[in-house]
Amino acid sequence: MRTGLIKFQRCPWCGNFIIHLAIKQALAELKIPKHKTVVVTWIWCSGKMSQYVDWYWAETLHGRGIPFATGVKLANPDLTVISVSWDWDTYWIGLGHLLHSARKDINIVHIVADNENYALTTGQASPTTPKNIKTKSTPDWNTISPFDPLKLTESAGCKLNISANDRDLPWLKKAIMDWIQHKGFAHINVKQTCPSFKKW
Ligand SMILES: Cc1ncc(C[n+]2csc(CCOP(=O)(O)OP(=O)(O)O)c2C)c(N)n1
Ligand code: SF4
Ligand SMILES: [Mg+2]
Repeated sequence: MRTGLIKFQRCPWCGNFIIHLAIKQALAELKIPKHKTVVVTWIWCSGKMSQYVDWYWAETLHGRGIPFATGVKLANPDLTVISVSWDWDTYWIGLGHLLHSARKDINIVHIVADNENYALTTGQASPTTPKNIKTKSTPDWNTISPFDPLKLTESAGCKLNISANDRDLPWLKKAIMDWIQHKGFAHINVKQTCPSFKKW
């Protein structure tokens, strides 16, 4: 965590604490120096994650984190570039970027904290909300089928597609270490706990 920072803007028990910790531990274990790491986040409930870490960071526009991260990597291929995003952000507004980066095998790690709703805007249905769920935007049940995120990137040619959840910190950390060492686009979908809005 960045020196001098004493407070996170997150609900208690939010799964983003674990994802944040897993990234931090993975980078520490791989002994990647701070000046060789860039964490890019986009707008979402825990978008400030990039600001909390003690590496180079950028908090970019909604849905545009992948192009930003790609630019950083192209400008300096020596950097470890991690992009952290969320389900609406990646699988809706940023979907084109996701698929083309997978197709082009851009060498970045892309982590999606998938809480299956729009948490920042207080609980609307997202592209990964399961069917037959009540949300603020689907008060009469969600009738639309969700995407399967890994199948999407697989079909675009992504070689490293992984599903994880935020309840297994050691596994998540190990997986992030593997993805960092992978040369090419790595997509991880982390099922993320959101006690405030994900009630299913
Ligand atoms: C370009 C743009 N469109 C829409 C919004 C409004 N908006 C803010 S957060 C959000 C949903 C975020 O959901 P998700 O990406 O799943 O992140 P979460 O808040 O669940 O972590 C939306 C639609 C915005 N800020 N910018
Ligand atoms: S609303 Fe959900 S995703 Fe947002 S900080 Fe709270 S628990 Fe985390
Ligand atoms: Mg979400």
